[in-house]
Amino acid sequence: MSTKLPMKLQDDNDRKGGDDMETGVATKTKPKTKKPSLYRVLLLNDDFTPMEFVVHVLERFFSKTHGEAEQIMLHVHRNGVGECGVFTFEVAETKVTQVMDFAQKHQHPLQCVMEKK
Ligand code: TYC
Repeated sequence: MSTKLPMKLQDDNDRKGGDDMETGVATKTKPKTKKPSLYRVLLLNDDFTPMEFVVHVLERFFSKTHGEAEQIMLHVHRNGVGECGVFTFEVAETKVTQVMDFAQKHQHPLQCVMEKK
């Protein structure tokens, strides 16, 4: 208690949290840290892209070890589709573009797509 305000007003002032806060002013903001949506990047099988090219793509653009890349490539070869990684929208979009551009440059029909999780 430090001012000459009547007791009731002073209590109100204290309760609102201090200096010059006689009325209802918002003093707390919501900590809004929304988790970003995630997207799977997928490779699709085809009959023409060489297995070693797909393995190289997985190593180069998705930082897979040679063994991981071989496993993913074989999964796609056998099942038609497989996951290369999960990323935020812009990163996923960049991966898809990089893979599609690289495949086109080497004249392979490899397809890479993204889907929301
Ligand atoms: N099916 C291809 C072949 O037999 C290999 C392949 C695997 C192609 C994965 C694309 O995403 C792919 N040469």
